[in-house]
Amino acid sequence: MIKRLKKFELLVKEKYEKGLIRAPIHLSGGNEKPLIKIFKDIKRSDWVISNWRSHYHAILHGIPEKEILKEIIKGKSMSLNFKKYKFISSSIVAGGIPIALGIALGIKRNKKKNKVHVFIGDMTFETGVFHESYKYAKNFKLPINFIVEDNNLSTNTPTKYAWRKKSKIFKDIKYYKYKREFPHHGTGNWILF
Ligand SMILES: Cc1ncc(C[n+]2csc(CCOP(=O)(O)OP(=O)(O)O)c2C)c(N)n1
Ligand SMILES: [Mg+2]
Repeated sequence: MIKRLKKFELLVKEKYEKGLIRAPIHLSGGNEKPLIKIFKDIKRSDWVISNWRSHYHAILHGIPEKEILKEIIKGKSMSLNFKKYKFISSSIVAGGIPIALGIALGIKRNKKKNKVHVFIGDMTFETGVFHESYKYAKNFKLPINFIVEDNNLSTNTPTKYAWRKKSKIFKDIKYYKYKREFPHHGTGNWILF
């Protein structure tokens, strides 16, 4: 699986560098192992809410790579959305969180058994949107899991530097640390940000 994930991103990189993708791309790398483990607890009937860097999340949620690649080539790397596969992403920092909360509320009201899993970066974890949504989800016992992906960076600013000290991760939140293998945006060639 690790090889499959890496191979996919290298294919996207190649297409991007050939000028076949005329929109921003965000590549994943360095977090294969923890993500594969996390997805063992995510069912196909669950909703996955992702962000601007969502290729790995989409593949691991079982969306066919061909369909993902087709969207990326169309320019949708930052906004992959597949309702059929219960997969949503938003490229607005913290934008996916209220959407995830609403879906979880709907699941609870309709007495369904599935869950929502929302992936957030370490800077997104520091936002007010996250904190109020987390409080609401806990107090109303909503079927939602938050997963923090910590690369200690917000684009290229170290999150710890921005806040002097990072917030403590709550015990019921899934969390993993990783060192990114690609820049925030793009492939490392051409423009970098
Ligand atoms: C509302 C909003 N502000 C700023 C941005 C620009 N932006 C995109 S990703 C990002 C950094 C977020 O850092 P983190 O949550 O740690 O995610 P990472 O990319 O490191 O996984 C920023 C500031 C944005 N997309 N949306
Ligand atoms: Mg980060």
